[in-house]
Amino acid sequence: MAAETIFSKIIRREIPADIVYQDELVTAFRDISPRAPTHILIIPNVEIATSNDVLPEHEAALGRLFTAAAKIARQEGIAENGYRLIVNCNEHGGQEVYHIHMHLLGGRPLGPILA
Ligand code: DGP
Repeated sequence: MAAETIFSKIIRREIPADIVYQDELVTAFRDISPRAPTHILIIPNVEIATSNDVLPEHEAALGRLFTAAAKIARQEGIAENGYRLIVNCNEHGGQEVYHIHMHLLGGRPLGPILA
């Protein structure tokens, strides 16, 4: 199991976060330093450090990240215009928190990702 990060405390509601969705597999909350009008992090409730640590037993939780993302995008009113989903891995990927997470970004044109 991965080492615990601040995200586990958010899942257990031990520290404040603006949680927009939670079920038995995933939790979604607004990013503390948003880079778009909608910037939400969607994380599995199980601790997985990076995408390198994904196992077959995680497939249900990680699949749920996508169904939660679609639901939240509709809730946020950004589904039709579109949005971006990002998962960073390790140093070169720009990962800061070692509990795997999906960024849901939208609410403005985001431009090309590979400029
Ligand atoms: P990444 O670079 O992919 O590891 O993104 C980590 C994101 O997590 C970053 O955009 C800021 C956000 N973040 C870090 N700590 C907290 C926190 O305590 N609360 C919330 N809501 N977001 C956090």
